Amino acid sequence: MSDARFVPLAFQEVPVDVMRRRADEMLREMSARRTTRQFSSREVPRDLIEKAIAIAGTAPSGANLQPWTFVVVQDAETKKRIREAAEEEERKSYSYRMAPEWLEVLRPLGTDDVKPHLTDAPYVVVIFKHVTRESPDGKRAPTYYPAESAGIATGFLIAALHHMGLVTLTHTPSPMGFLSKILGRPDHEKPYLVMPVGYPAADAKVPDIGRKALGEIMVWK
Ligand code: IYR
Repeated sequence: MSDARFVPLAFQEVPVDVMRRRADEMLREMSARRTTRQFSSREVPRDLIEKAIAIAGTAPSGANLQPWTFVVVQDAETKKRIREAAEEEERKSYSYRMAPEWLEVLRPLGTDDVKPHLTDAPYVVVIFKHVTRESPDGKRAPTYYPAESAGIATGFLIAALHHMGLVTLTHTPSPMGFLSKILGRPDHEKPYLVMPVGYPAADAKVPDIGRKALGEIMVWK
């Protein structure tokens, strides 16, 4: 017999006209989100970051194992160490590790190996995915779809922070092993993404790029 336990779904039906209004509002709001590379060092209240991570933690995950840890780095010395290590990797990536066709698609974004956002932003959230877990008998057991799960939670996090009025940068230094060491995370947690969070710099600029039209990303059958 299954040992699943069920409780009633708390579902609140919304009239269709209200659904449309909410959808329009959300589309407008999400369309205004831009990944931002220039951060202000202005402080952000810590409770906002906590709330955003609580929202990220509502994401669905493989077997509901919630295989994620969000490490919030606020300590200036730790941010500096992360920046130095990330820049060291990025120098190698930009100078010889990334193939020409990769560099070509990055060109319109104007990225390079200098990562001031890692020390300018008041917070750097580092997301770790758990590749194994402790099973009830105390042994290590796998998690399922940890990358997909961490990705969905990260999407929630980005949306939550944007909704609050903050900006983020999805940063992917590669390889990212240095983060486990600097942040003292256990072996079964693998660095997944680095995300500076804060206010944009007063003169922040973003690349003049657009999003695909709906017709290019949607297919009905
Ligand atoms: N990790 C490098 C390169 C980079 C890769 C992708 I894919 C981007 O969308 C942006 C940058 C960096 O962070 O600069």
